[in-house]
Amino acid sequence: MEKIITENKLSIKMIGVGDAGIEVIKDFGKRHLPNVECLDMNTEWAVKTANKFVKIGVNFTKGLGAGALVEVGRQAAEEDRKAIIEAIKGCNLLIAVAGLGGGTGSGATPVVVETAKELKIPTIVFVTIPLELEGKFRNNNAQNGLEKLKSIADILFVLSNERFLSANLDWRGSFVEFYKGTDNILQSNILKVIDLFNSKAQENSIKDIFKYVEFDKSSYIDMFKN
Ligand SMILES: Nc1nc2c(ncn2[C@@H]2O[C@H](COP(=O)(O)OP(=O)(O)OP(=O)(O)O)[C@@H](O)[C@H]2O)c(=O)[nH]1
Ligand SMILES: [Mg+2]
Repeated sequence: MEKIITENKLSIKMIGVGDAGIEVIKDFGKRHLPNVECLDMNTEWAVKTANKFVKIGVNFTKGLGAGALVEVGRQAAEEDRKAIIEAIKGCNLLIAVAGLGGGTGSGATPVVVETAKELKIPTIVFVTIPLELEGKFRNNNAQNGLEKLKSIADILFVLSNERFLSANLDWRGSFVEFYKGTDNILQSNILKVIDLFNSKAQENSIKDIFKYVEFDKSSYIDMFKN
C-alpha cells in the first residue's frame, strides 16, 4: 500500500468536529494508515486524544463549547478560519466527521467543508442525525447543518440514529453502547472509503473515484453526491 501512496502522493486528512466526531475518529491513529492524518476540532478544548487539536472560538467561546447553538459553532469556526486552513491544507481528500445536533458539529462542519472547497480539496462528510428523544431543538440544529452540507460536500453520508434504533428493536443496552454501535458503522464505512481511494488512486483522479463510492445499503443510511 505504501508504494501506491508514495507514487501517487495521495494524502488524506480526517477531521472530527465536535465531541461526537472526535469520538468516532479517535482510534484511527492506532490503525497504522500511513497516508491518513487525524485532526480533532472543537470549541471545547479539553484534549481527549493524541490527534492534532484545532481550537476554534479562540477569542469567542474561549474553550467553553458552543452550548448546542449552531450559530455559535458556526461563528467560532468562521473566526478561526485561518487555523482551519492551516490544519487541512495540502491534502488530496478531506474526510469530515460529526454528530449533528449540538452547536459545534452542526455549525462548524459546514465552515470546514466550505474552507476545503476554497482550497480545492475534495470532501467526504460523515454525520449522524439525533434520536427523536433528544428533542426538537437538537433535531432542528441537525437539519440546519444537514441542509448546508448537502449542497457543499462532494459526498455526504448520513446515519439516522432513530432509524438505526428502529432497525435494532431488540437492542436493550445503554446509550454508551448505542453510540458505540453507530461509531462502529461510521468507522467501517470510513475505512472502506480510505481503502477504495488507496486502491484506485493509481489510475484515477480523486474526483473520478467519487463515482465508485458506495455505502452499506441499509434503511438507516442516506448518501448524497454532488
Ligand atoms: N456517534 C456518536 N454520536 C454521539 C455520541 N455522543 C453523542 N452523539 C450524537 O452526536 C450529537 C452531537 O453531540 P456532540 O458531538 O456532543 O455536540 P457538539 O458538536 O460537540 O456541540 P456542542 O457540545 O454544542 O458544542 C448528539 O446530539 C448525539 O446525537 C457518541 O459518542 N458517538
Ligand atoms: Mg461539545
